[in-house]
Amino acid sequence: TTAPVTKLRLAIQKSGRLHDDSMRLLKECGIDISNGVNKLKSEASNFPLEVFFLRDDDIPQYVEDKVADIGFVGENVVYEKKKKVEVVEKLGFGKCRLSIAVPKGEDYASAASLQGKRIATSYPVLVQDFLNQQGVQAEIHEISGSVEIAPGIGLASAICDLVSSGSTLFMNGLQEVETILQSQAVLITSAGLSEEQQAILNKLMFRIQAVKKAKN
Ligand code: PRT
Ligand code: ZN
Repeated sequence: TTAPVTKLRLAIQKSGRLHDDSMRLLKECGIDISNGVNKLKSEASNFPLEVFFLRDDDIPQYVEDKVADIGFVGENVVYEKKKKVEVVEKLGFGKCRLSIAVPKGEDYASAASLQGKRIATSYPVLVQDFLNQQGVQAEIHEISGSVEIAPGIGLASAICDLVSSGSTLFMNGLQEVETILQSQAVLITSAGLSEEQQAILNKLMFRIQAVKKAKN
């Protein structure tokens, strides 16, 4: 019998905004993954890598629990979830910002303008951190989606959500007034990889850095 081959287990988004770029990055790194539709995991044919396809929100937890060794996920998710994972590399895609917005035409001088207001968001932890830093008291109303419609239906007077082009805010009559986080997809890892796994990760990171350099 032969010893089992050490593999690195990578968690990426199953479907959504980060999926295609995550698969593309692996391909550009020369790693072949057969991505069967509806598959939960897949193995690379030419690199010691196993890929798990998951909801992005679950990736930090899986990496903290060492069900996956590494993950590709947005910094916004990493910092909201506050799991024990380490960000080791920025991946250069999935760029966006987490911003506060208020109805267009409304006076907004500084974060103090949010005092006593109700803010709708899917990022309660990051919004609370921001309010604490600013010494502002406001009510956070957590909702899981369609945050931009909250002011229009009288649910909140401000929102905090991800923005990329700004067109969603514009279409909902909102203006961006504060950016609380700049985000992009990153490579996360848990502490305590074996020496063999660390060697595979170093090889992968070397290739990712080469791909990034070639794009600049
Ligand atoms: O199913 P699963 O839970 O895995 O996916 P999801 O629906 O939670 O996430 P998904 O696929 O929408 O986004 C995955 C990640 O992409 C996010 O966590 C961010 O790191 C990154 N990303 C980059 C974005 C955006 N850009 C973005 N624009 N995520 C969401 N948006 C949304 C935003 O919430 C808003 O509704 O797009 C709208 C704003 O876009 P603009 O261009 O109109 O400003
Ligand atoms: Zn999600």
